[in-house]
Amino acid sequence: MLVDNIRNFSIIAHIDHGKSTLADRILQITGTVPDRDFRPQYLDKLDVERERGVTVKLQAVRIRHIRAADGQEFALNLIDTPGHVDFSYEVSRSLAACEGALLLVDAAQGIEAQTLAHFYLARDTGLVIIPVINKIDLPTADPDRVRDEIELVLGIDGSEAVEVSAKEGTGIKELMDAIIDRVPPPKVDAGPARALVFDSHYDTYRGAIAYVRLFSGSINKGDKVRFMASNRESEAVEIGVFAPDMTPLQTLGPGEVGYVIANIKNIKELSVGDTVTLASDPAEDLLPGYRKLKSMVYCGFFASEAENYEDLRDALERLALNDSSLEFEPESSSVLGFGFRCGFLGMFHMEIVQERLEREYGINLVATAPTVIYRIHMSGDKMIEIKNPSEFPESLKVEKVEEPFVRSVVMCPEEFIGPVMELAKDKRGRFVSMDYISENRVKMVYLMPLSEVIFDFYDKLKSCSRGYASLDYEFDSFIESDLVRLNILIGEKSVDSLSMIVHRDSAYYKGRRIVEKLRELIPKHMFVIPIQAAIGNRIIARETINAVRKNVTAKCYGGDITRKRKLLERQKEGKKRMKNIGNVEVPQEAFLSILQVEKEK
Ligand SMILES: Nc1nc2c(ncn2[C@@H]2O[C@H](COP(=O)(O)OP(=O)(O)O)[C@@H](O)[C@H]2O)c(=O)[nH]1
Ligand SMILES: [Mg+2]
Repeated sequence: MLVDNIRNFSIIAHIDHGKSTLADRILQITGTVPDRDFRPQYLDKLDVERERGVTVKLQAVRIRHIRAADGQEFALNLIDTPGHVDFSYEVSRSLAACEGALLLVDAAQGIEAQTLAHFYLARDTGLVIIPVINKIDLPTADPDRVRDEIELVLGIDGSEAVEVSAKEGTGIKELMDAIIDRVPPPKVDAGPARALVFDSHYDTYRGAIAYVRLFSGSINKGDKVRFMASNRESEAVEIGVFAPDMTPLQTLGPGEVGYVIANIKNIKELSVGDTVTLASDPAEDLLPGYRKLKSMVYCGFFASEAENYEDLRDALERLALNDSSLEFEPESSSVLGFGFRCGFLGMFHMEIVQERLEREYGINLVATAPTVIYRIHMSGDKMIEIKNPSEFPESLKVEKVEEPFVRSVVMCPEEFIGPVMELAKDKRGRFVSMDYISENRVKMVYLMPLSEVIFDFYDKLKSCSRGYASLDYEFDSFIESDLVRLNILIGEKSVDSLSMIVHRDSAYYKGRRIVEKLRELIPKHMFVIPIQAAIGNRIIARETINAVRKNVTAKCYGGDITRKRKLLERQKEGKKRMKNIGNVEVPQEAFLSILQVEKEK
């Protein structure tokens, strides 16, 4: 394909503004997916995406388009992206492979927090941005107001916006023309072949597959390619494009988006952000890759059965190839054994990773409560960063503790200013600014402790604004806070996987609630079990589980031995999911009790 007839663009928007639906319409109108194969949200391929109706992965697809006006043929490479703040890394990687972006705005809702965040990303990447006002079929649609917001908030001429209904297909033809007219063809650099690896996935039979965007030169089937960062060379046994499924080709030319399969069985040899070149005529420098994002939230993942530790490691390695923002390193706990401390971009990301491990890799997991990174300053200028509360040093040498604060942006109709301010104050937020983005909608900015934002700030925000407020946040800085380590003791034994770092003001309340929760969750034993919460050596809350003599077969009077056996079997099954702390058996749910308590206040 001639470079002049290629267009590479992403669809970006706030969550639920209709990206995947618009991609559907474009796939249908261009006949990329025949009607008999079509299913809504076509590009959402993962089980978790289809079930939840939300995109968490970028998805590239190549579209053949004939321009109606003159019958010219174009190759459009479209990348659908997620809208949720936890998956912004997918968005930024998609944008680096494109020259243009369709910025979708819901005609009834207007500009939301993520619209703005993604707009800045696209603008800073230097892309041409086409504003698209979607859902004009809705009775509550107000495209004129949205046009004004686009001018006021984004500083783009409102008349540039294209009005569509992705659902009904209105305006899609006009949009296709706008894409071809306004998005420039790829700029091709001179010199040897260089392709940016913007994503990848692991296939059991074919190994690691690289998704690439060529910035110069071509790659042919059978060429010996070199992955520059890992310095690995091998034959490109297959190359091709997503159309929408993997479709082999002989050549990928300059400016094109596609995939390369090079028999990579060792996962460590392929990394997202790497540059692919030809071994026979190698490029000198790598393309600028990606800035690795810092994880925001950490938790421990342990296989439910200790013997599945290796499976968990394999699954994490493979998943990380498809989710390059996932971080993990080995960890051990006195109760849960060997596992991994994993880093995520947020709680939703953590939930999705956990679900993908369970569903796509069949791993049964125990996850410990999430935490953020803390900076601990000790006497003598020593500073340590901890991502596990059990590493919090319990000595007098701690001089101060800092926690990460985020700059959070909330957008909502003005009638909710009061409740939002109230909530932000509750979460230790510090007010920064407030501006009107249209006649009756505002944008509020707060500095807030990340640990308060991750748990349930978003849910609470939604409920105090009847669903109208939207949120975006990004790391700002580490700020000193009065934080203490809260220890939980079961049967006098301190449990590392249950300790947490909390603000001193809420330590008493949280300690109290956790011991109450644990008392409900831990079954009675044949002896008394004290459950305590402590700061250092000082006990601040205590509950007791009384002793009982438990015999599950007691109710089986009469002589049916098989029934008795079944009951005993079932009891044994239940025991498998228990973890031993001293001689106390603790159910797995107990490890998540912290999370529930965090969400209460
Ligand atoms: N009425 C109407 N609903 C739409 C339109 N486009 C998308 N939707 C609906 O909006 C919701 C979110 O759409 P989706 O494409 O998943 O949004 P995404 O999160 O941006 O990918 C779905 O329920 C769609 O059916 C439209 O043009 N009109
Ligand atoms: Mg989507």
